[in-house]
Amino acid sequence: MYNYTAEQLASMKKVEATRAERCKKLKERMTADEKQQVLRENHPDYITTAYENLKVGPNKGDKVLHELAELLQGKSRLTGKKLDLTKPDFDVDVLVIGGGGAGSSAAIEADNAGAKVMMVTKLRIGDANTMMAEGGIQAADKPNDSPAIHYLDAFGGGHFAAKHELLYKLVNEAPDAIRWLNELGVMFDKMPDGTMVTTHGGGTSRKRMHACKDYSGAEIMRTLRDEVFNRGIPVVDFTAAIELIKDTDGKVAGAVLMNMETKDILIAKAKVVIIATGGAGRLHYQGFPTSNHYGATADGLVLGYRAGAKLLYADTLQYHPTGAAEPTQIFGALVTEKVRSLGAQLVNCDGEPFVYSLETRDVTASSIIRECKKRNKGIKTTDGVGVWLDTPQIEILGGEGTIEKRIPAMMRMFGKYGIDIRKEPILVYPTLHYQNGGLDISADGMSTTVENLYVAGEAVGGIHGRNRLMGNSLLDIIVFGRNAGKSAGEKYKSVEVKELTLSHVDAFNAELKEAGIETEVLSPKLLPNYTKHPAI
Ligand code: MEZ
Repeated sequence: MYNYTAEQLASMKKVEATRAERCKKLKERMTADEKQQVLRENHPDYITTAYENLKVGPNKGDKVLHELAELLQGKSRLTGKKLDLTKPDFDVDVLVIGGGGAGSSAAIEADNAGAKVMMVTKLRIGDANTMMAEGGIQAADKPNDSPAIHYLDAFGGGHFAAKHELLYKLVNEAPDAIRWLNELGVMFDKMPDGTMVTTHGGGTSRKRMHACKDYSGAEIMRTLRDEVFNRGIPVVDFTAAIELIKDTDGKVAGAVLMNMETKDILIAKAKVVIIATGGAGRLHYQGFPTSNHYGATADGLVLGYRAGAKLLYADTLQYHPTGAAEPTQIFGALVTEKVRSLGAQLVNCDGEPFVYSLETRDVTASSIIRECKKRNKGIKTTDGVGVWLDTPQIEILGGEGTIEKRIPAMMRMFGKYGIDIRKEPILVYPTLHYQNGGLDISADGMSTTVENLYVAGEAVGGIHGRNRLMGNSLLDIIVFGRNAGKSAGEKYKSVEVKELTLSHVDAFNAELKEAGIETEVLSPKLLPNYTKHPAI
């Protein structure tokens, strides 16, 4: 058994005492007004002191978190370097920056279209948030469901702010995304007759979460990586893009690359570029721990911004309600929402439920923060405070063996520390999970302001509005990854690249100077602050 404190053990007893009653009756849902209030008063997006207004670039005047402003207005890694752009090291049709699910899907579709494709990634293919996604992928492909209902769930959950044409594409192409993955070999959970098993996520009115136990992202990434390798698409790993290159017509035409070990600079010329660099959890906005992959440092936003690409909703982040709050070794790691889909409730130190467990993520996270910070009903943990997620309820409601069968990764993650989640509840607290905002794109995946620059995956802003529902991210990396790959695979055929230039970087530097910004903060960041790597 885990070495809980006496206070934690006493509180756990109260959770056990209320369990049987709670299994009979769910906590009621909040009204729209109650949701707005809990968000306004508790969600980190509403902490005005965490923000500042950008002084330069396409979103000048807009607010973003300090940590992002520092990078968007940071110092180019090319400062003081003279590069010869006339002899590129690589010359391809489509350059994909990023080695996660979106980048891999894009590369596969661009390859299908006959393009000469190259992927470049600062770590290795698969070192990405895709790999970390657990609970599943949404698609309305059951008889009681439809893309229209999926749209309504996601639009409401995102506070009616999603860009219509992007969300429309997401939900309508979802069933085909599942079919595509299934045919590529993803081992989805299925019934004996082959029908896919689907569950609810927070804010969904239908069971449309398709999963591979709680290894959904890892299984999808495994399959996509195999497909990239099987096709022989070149992947240049441990090599970061540190600046986009344009041509003299002002269109994107490649990228400056840096070998992460040697710091050697390489030039990649391309007819079109796809940014698929993922999220930003490793910036630890507002001091939050994160569920994100080690490389999630908002690099694509910086590359795009310096080249003139507009951002959309860069001020809004997702704090997943249930990051592990104890033990300290897994502080902030994702405890999949599927745990709540299967029946586990959130309860406070007295064993009382305080929120309907499948409200949308922003509302649930805010309710946990309120319970701990305002109502003082949290439980002290090694690193702070948390609430209980009553996992033994899953075995009561779903039958013995449900946890091992449906969420083995969770059982294993806690089991390593002597916590048997079938028998004991676990301690959780919100963790930085997803970047709702990103680069603004049109329905074909191209930046709204920079030609021949495509964007896919978490680096895109606006697909989900101001809050994303569970399982719509694994979906968007597939739908918008494929979309960018197909569009780029058509577009490159009519592109004639003129002389390569980095004059946009000089222009951006001049803007910084004019705004009085003098900084030594290098960007893109590439790896988190605590990295000891000598090359960074
Ligand atoms: O979409 C997600 O973020 C997801 C599936 C996470 C999870 O809770 O498992």
